[in-house]
Amino acid sequence: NHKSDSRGALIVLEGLDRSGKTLQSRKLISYLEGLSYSVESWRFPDRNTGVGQMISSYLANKSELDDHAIHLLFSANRWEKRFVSMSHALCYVLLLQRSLMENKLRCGTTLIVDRYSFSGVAFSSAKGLDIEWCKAPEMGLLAPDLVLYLDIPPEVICSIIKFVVEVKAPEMGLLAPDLVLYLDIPPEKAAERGGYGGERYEQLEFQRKVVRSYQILHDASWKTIDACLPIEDVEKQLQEVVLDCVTTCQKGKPLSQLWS
Ligand code: T5A
Ligand code: NA
Repeated sequence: NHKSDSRGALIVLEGLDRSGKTLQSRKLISYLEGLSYSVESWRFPDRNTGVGQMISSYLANKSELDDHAIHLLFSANRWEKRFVSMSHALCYVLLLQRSLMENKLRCGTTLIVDRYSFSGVAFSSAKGLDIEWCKAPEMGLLAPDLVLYLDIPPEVICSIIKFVVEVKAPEMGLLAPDLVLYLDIPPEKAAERGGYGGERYEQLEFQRKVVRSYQILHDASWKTIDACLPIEDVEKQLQEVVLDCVTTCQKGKPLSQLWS
C-alpha cells in the first residue's frame, strides 16, 4: 500500500574501533526484521573480495602499503559493491541499471551499513592526508558499470559512454546515507573492550586523531549516540531513530549523492 517512490533507508553506523557498531548492526537487523521490514546488512571493508583481502592483510600488519594506496583500496572496496556483473553485449541495455545499492533501496530494502565513506576519510585524514583529497574518490569516480564491454565496435562504445555519462551524471557518485549513527566512545574506553590492539589502527593516540576527523564530517544526517551506555540502552536509542528514518524513507524521501 506504499507510494511508488517509497524506498528503503540507507543507514550507516560509524565510530571508533570497538564502539559497538557490528554488535548494534546485528541487533538493528533483528529488530527491523521483527517488524517485518525488508532489511539487509552490509559492511565496509568487505574483506571477502580480492581488494578486501589486500585491506585485511594490511590491517593485520601482514603487508605494507603507501597511505594513499590503502586509502584508494578502501574506496575501491565501496565502488566494487556498485558493480553489476554483465557478461555479453546485452550490457548495452543493462548499462542503464542502477547501482546495487540504489536498486536495493528502490526495491524497498533498508540497508544497515557497518562503516562507510566516513571511516575512509576519518582514518586516512587522521594519518595526515588532506581531507579533500580523501573525499575525492568517494564522489568523483565513474561508475564501474562501464567495465565489461565485449565485441562492440569502438564507435558504438564511444556513443554508449557519452550516453551513459549524460544520463547517469546526476547519480555518478556514491549515495549519501539517510542517517549516520555515530557511536560515541572515548578512545580510552574503547581500548578496554575485547580484542583491542590486534589491528593496525587500534592505538590510542591514532584513535584520538580519528575522533577529530569524524567531528569535521558531522552534518545534519548524523545522530550521536553515547556508546558507553549498557548495550541494551544503546540498542533502544538506535531503534527509535532508525524507525523514524525508515518511516520517512517509506514516505518517499528522495535519494541524494554523498557530499554533493
Ligand atoms: N577503515 C575502515 C579505514 O581506515 N577506512 C575505511 O574506509 C574503512 C571502511 C577495520 C579498520 O579499518 C578502518 C577502520 C578500522 O580500524 P572493521 O573491519 O569495521 O574496520 O573493524 P572491526 O575490527 O570489525 O570492528 P571495530 O573494531 O570497529 O569494532 P565495532 O564493530 O565497533 O565493535 P563490536 O560491535 O565488535 O564490539 C566490540 C566489543 O565491545 C563490546 C562487544 O561485545 C565486543 O566485545 N561492546 C560493549 N561492551 C560494553 N558496553 C557496550 N555498550 C558495548 N557495545 C559493544
Ligand atoms: Na566491527
